Amino acid sequence: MSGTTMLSISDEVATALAEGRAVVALESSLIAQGLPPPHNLETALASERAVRDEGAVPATTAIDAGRVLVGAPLTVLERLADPASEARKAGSRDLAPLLAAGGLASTTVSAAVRIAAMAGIRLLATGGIGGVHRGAATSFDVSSDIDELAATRVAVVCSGAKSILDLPATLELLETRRVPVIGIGVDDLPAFYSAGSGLRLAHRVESPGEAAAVLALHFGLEGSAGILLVQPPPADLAIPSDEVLSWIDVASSEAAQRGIQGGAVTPFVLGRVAELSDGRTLRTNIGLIVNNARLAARVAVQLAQLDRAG
Ligand code: PSU
Ligand code: MN
Repeated sequence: MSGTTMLSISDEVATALAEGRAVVALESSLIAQGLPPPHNLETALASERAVRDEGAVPATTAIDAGRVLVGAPLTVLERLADPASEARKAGSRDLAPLLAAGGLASTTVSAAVRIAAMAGIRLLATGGIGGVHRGAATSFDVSSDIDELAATRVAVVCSGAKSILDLPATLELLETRRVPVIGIGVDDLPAFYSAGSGLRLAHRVESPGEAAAVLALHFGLEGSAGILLVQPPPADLAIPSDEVLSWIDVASSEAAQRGIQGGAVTPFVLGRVAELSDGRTLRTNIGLIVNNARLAARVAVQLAQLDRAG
């Protein structure tokens, strides 16, 4: 089976791509594993709406019945959001086995980036990418998001890497894998729930238009692959990092005590941090996901305009 026959691209997305209009891919692990119901479905729909409001077409990615969905219909979003469906979590390495198995699976950033590239979509939005976990020196737990970005030509708009991770190590590894990290109006790597991490970024642009200009050049360079565009959470939702870190310390040691491993780590820690914070981190997570979808759409619109001009 070739890539094109396993892809099931919605009519709306296919038409937009054929006409050179802006499209933004969205991952679906945040629906199936990252956020609890009913916030998960609401956030997915709000992200799609934000993309449309900016004049781009959303393409939520998922795996179902042996097909790769690009522009998943509402019925699939509803099933992903329903814990009773027991959707699997697909990283890049899981795509073929889960397609063969035939069931329902969400896409992490790594899987969604791969799918976006196959479909010809250049922008993807998420909350925060995966990265180097705390204790990775002994556990080797490093998200495949990093290596996928190092290999695949897609721009990911996010609020940095999730602050449950080892952020300095994550930024180092992105540099090693030669993935550019560009701050949109910021010099500091955002820390997901918090505005800043104290880690200085090498590059900064001021607007979606400037970001699109960098993307056009990056994608034009021979041998270049992924790129990260980062912005902090909305200012009214940002949580000071010392507060966040105290919840993360508790949640991370609980995860270790319970022997939680692999793909279960990120959903467990995000869920515990939401409980420990009385829902504050959940509200911030939702707000930043929708905000990042909106920014990705603005950049995609500018990039489509550059393509037409050039
Ligand atoms: N952003 C969020 N919530 C999430 C994720 C991102 O706000 O749940 C997901 C993304 O799909 C990301 C994944 O790829 O978490 C990372 O999981 P892991 O650390 O197991 O690779
Ligand atoms: Mn992992």
